[in-house]
Amino acid sequence: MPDPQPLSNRQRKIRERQAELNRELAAAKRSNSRTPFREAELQYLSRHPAPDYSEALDFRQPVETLLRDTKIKQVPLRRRMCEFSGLFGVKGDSRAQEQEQGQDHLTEYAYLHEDHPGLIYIPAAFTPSAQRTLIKACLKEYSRHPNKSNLDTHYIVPNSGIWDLHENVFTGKQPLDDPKVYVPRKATADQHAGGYGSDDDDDNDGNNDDTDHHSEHKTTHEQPNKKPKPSRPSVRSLVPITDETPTVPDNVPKVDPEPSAQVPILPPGQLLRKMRWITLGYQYHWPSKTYHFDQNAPFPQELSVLSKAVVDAVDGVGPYPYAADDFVAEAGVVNYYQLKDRLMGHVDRSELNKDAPLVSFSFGHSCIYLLGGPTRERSPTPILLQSGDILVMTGPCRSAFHGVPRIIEDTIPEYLRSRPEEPEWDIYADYLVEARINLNIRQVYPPNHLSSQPTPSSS
Ligand SMILES: O=C(O)CCC(=O)C(=O)O
Repeated sequence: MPDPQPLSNRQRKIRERQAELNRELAAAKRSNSRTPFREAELQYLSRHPAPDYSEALDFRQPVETLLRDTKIKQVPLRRRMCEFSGLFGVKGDSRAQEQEQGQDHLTEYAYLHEDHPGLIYIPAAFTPSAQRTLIKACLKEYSRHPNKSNLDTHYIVPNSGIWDLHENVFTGKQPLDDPKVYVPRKATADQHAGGYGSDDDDDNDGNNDDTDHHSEHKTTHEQPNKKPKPSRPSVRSLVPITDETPTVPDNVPKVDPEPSAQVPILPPGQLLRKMRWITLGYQYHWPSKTYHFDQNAPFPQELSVLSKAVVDAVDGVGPYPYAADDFVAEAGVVNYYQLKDRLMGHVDRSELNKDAPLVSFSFGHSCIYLLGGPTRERSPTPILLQSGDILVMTGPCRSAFHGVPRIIEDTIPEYLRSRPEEPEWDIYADYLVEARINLNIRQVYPPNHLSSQPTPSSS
């Protein structure tokens, strides 16, 4: 027998990682200590065999079936959102409807779930063109400074943004052999801190193999297939944060991770696939799970209007009303998921105001969203979150465990693929072929708080 081909570093790492994940899945299956939430996560993380998605709650099924077979109740929205935000062509906007095919009903209803008081779900709330508008903004505009992204830890991202660089290469304005298209590292070669990239991101092909979505801020979410890196200063040892940590701890030192000299230098299109999140408004410090109350980036005005419209539309439709007049969009996260990313179960507990609804929009590929209860002991409900859906968390649901264990391959809607009539959409379609985007918006302060006046921007 000839000697087998030696494995490349990348192949060896993929194998090791897969073996580690398999060991963990097997150990979790044997163990009696896993929680129902964890069990559900493992079910949807499994690649072989692929999970059974039919158990997930699909709000797009015929409404009669939904109401007959599930614990869902239909409630009319208080106001149609398009009354506030025709700009985005929320369904019901007749101008947008004229331009869209198949938009034959208005978004007049929301859905509540018997087991999850405070959950308000509005399926298919945006027209395709509204989705494309928001997706473009998420990728091109919101990803610019002063909003921070995970890439800022390790790279000197230009103020014009990483998307513009990518666009230049994509459209042939700048060739790939132009050194100016490569975003430089922050750390110099003599700095030896380990960083993102030393482990899961050195495969240089832009395909992360089964990585946790927020791998940059490891204290926030579990990483079942990762070992701690001994070379890296442990932020966690300074700030021991667990699921039980009281909300909004004060006096938490905001220690930033060290930039790594080992992160790869990549063409902008590949580096973009490493962008996991950006933060809007009050900037978030992931390692300590607290806000930088002194760093308030201008909040995109259209998102303030849009989220207020949602809060107004759902006010009083569920058991936990919140007046739209009291709602101020003060912070947001755009999560960019590649197909193999996941976001492990967590609770969003950093806002000082826990009564204000959290408004969340989904675009691109569908995902499995697990919605649990106040602890991981509650078995979560898997929800099939689809492009154009709005999920609002109010009341106790606002403090419930939730996570995204799976992005579902091949679920990109046709209207987000390349469109001959709109060539400028091509670059976005190309990105979305392997991605999902989530945009979520929160109020940080109680109403009428002095600091709760956002600085609107026109972006
Ligand atoms: O991607 C999603 O739908 C959920 C995002 C989320 O839970 C978060 O950003 O805290």
